[in-house]
Amino acid sequence: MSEKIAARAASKSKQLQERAARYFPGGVNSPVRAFRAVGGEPRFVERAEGAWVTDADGNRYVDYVGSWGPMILGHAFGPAVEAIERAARGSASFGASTAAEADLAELVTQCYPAMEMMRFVSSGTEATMSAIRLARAATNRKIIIKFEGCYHGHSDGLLVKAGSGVATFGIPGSAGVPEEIAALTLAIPYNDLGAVEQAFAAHKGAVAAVILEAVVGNAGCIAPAEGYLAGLRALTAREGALLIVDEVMTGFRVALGGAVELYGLDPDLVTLGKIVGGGLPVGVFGGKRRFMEMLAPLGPVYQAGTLSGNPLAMAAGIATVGYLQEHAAEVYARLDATAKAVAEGVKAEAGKAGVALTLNRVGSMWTWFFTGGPVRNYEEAARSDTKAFARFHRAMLDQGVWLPPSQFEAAFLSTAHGAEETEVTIGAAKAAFEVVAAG
Ligand code: KE4
Repeated sequence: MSEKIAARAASKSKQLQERAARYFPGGVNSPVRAFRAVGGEPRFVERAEGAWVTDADGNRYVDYVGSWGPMILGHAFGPAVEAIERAARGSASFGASTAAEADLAELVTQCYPAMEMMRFVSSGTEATMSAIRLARAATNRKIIIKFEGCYHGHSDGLLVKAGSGVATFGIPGSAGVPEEIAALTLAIPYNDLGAVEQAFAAHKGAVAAVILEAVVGNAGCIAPAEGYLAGLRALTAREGALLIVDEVMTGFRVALGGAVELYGLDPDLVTLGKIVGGGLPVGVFGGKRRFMEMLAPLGPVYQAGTLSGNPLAMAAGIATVGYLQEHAAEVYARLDATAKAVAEGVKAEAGKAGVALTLNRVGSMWTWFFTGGPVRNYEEAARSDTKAFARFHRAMLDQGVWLPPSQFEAAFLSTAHGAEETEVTIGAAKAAFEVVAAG
């Protein structure tokens, strides 16, 4: 076994965490950052550049979180930094319309022709919450179908766990979500068209929409089974329910036009986030014009936001999406090649160490599940050995590789990742799997 992996200094992070814990629950502004699923001291980032982040103790790490997806061109991407600086000199926000909003919308609709019309918001949660309100108004129906393992932000109706059967109503997935609201959402297994048929049959004429991550990222990475997405489109069309494709994570990630492009989908509504804002707070919901024109001030569906279309966020989004569009062939080929080398290189090290690992990868998002079996839905993902993942995460972190701090998240890389980062990562994995195998 390689020499024991030395823990990295984390005293400054520890001090910062202790202070943060006085102001924020768990010391964080989003739960996953607390490292509760993997243990150890959550690291505080001081700065980042390209593929690397530097923590408060001066430790450097190859970054596979990338702000949970947005930093696809690497941290501190020059054109985005300059665009944000330039915009900031004209003031950060006006509460009035600017040309930059339609500038970004033109880029979005070029990448997503299905988004004939759209509206900017400030998070993925706002985007999906608003899309669902719109779907309910458009169909005059109330029930929403979502899938176990898919996460669409934290609006009440989407924090719902599966009921006892596919046709039974959901139960609150969080304290504070009233049963009455959870009862309007069905949470059913992903990659199972029979379950969708049953749900529609049990709630004939009552389902407003089906919302899904076309490539799941929030159970770890799970790809749609052959024919699944086409089946969902056919079922929703037959039943008069809207198909909402939540591409907050996959948008501009798995392809320039996201999963909609990759799988040739025909969504009624699409939600975007993360990359579309280049790391600044942007969410988008959009789709067929006849639905979007129901939104205030044109129509009866109210939706609003103080910082929607914020000038700095628009500038970062335009610089990021504009670059992706201009260099798409080169960018997505590079992302795929590097992700293949990293993901498969680490899996090979697991094999050498006798550690059971299932790799699911779609382009430059992937997950190493610590399980021997296939992972095609949340139930199978949940069979993973999360304790082994935690040991792996800590051992990788101590060798300068920062993985998402949960077995049930996807890893991402950027165009700034290359041969050096691949070598560091695979070398770290070799030692880390010895720690995992030792139990
Ligand atoms: P936000 O409200 O966090 O911007 O977006 C919610 C959301 C909606 N839809 C999908 C498919 C998403 O992945 C997300 C947010 N993703 C998580 C990562 N698994 C954000 C990280 C966090 O919660 O801190």
